[in-house]
Amino acid sequence: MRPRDLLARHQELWRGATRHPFLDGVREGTLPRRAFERWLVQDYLFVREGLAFQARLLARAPRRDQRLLIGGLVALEEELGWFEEQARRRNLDLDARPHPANAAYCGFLAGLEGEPYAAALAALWALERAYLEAWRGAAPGHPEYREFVEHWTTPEFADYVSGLEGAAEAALGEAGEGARGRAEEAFVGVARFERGFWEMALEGT
Ligand code: HMH
Repeated sequence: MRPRDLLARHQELWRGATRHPFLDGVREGTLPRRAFERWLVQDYLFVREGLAFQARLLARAPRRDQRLLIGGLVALEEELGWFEEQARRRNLDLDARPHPANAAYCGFLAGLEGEPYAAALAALWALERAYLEAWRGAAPGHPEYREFVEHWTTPEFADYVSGLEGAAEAALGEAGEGARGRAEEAFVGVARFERGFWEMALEGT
């Protein structure tokens, strides 16, 4: 089982994770600014948890994946700084409570620590790829949101996602049947939580 088999087997779920009225609103400019900003604060909290998740993954990664994962960690730390700058400019309070959908997603990531490495790595690949595809679908973005669309669709980010895909393919290739099954479960979980994250942002709009 390869990463692309997961995409092929769960096309509907994947579509739900990567296409959403929130993203249409970013493209068309119809998304209310307060909904975007609420989402932005929640995504900051998610990235903070993502950094912790990835640090734990690095601790048990095979030698060949260390550089890739360290590069990802450096990028995540920079990303946090970028969110903090955005929040300063927009006067947003980042000291917010995680929305239940966000908290559930972060809990799911924390739980992957008890899963095989191949499953946790497949989840990391899936969540980064979903994000890249979702923002590509919002391109070029309404002028109000264009800076964000550009930031999350850079060639560097696309290269990183390809790197994760290669690493996940290698890990899955070495994994036993049980671990591959766990990887598929993790993939499905990511797709569901990604959709829920977009849904969260439109609540009450
Ligand atoms: C919800 N998924 C979500 N937020 C993100 N920042 C990413 C994936 C990519 O890091």
